[in-house]
Amino acid sequence: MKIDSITLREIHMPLVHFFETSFGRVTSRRILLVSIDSEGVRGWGECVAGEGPFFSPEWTESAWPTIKHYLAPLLLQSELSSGRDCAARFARVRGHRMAKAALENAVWDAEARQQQQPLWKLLGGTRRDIPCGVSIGIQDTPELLLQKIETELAAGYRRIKIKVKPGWDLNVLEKIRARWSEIVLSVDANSAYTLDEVEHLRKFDAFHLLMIEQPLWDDDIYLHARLQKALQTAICLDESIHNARDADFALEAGACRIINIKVGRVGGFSEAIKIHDVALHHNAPVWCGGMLESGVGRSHNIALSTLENFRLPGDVSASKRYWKQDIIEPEVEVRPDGTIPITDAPGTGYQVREELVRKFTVREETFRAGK
Ligand code: OSB
Ligand code: MG
Repeated sequence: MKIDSITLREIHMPLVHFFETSFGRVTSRRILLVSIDSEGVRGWGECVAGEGPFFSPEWTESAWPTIKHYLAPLLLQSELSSGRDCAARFARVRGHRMAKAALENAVWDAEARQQQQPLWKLLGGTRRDIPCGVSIGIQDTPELLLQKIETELAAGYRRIKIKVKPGWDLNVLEKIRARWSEIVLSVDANSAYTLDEVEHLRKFDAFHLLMIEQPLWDDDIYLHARLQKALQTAICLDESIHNARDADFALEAGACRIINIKVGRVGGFSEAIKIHDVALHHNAPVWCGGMLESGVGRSHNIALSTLENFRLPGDVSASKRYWKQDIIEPEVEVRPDGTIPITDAPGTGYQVREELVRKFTVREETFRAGK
């Protein structure tokens, strides 16, 4: 594949409802989009870095110069045979996985469109519909949280995940279980606890959760293994897993029983597939995480979720939960049975609404070979 040009854009999109985690509240997204023109087709990628360096060290502002000065020139220097080549091309740059993934995924997207193949087939997927869950942020009151859960259950979602932190955990779980004793429920702490709180965390076992996601430090695997031994509830790692080696170590060490795969967090589709395969080898299920993506990243999450070991409902949900107007057509819709159907359309099966992207764009720069 000859990459003719790479265009980087920053778009601003207000969220329909704020999203709050243990590390802060987001009301509007600053999203970097990448488009790659290659031999007459255009592929799109989304950088899932947040507005600040809170979920990970990367943020919107750090991704821009990393792509401009290092990653885009590496892609433009010579031809690629496929999206799978990107990781090796970028290997000299340490970290910056979300920036790398935006480019790598745009290359896969272009490759699928060039071959007139669905992206999900190119990735090795087999599922024809994917089960969906929702991630519900911390609300101003427990009553507002219960209302949100009610709405999402009525929409058909198959798993409810709530964000927790000290002071917003057992008290809200009690209210949820008092109302819905049987629903599939999980929690995500985004590293809000320490190992001194084992006794507190053991109380989560009473609520029969599907999992507790990332209870301890974002850079830890080993101490999660100690915690997992003390809990009945399965630990799922998110922030701690950057690559397939991390996944292998975490599963071997018993630090988790489930892995949340976010294609941005791990540097792109090729590493995400490797983590999927490692988890399958350990017979541990994976699911697809979300990062409040626009339709571009969302459609890539859907394609990835078709791989066989995505056995649990992901944080992949309808566009309208996030945006008044999404930048793809059709928007992502979830059926009343809580699934998204997978089509045989080439590429992602969704078209980018370029006029809307233009409307939301606040800065834009194009890079070409030799310039
Ligand atoms: O930890 O999974 C997370 C959103 C932003 C940063 C981190 C996380 C999340 C979510 C939202 O849980 C998932 C989504 O609905 O996109
Ligand atoms: Mg998480």
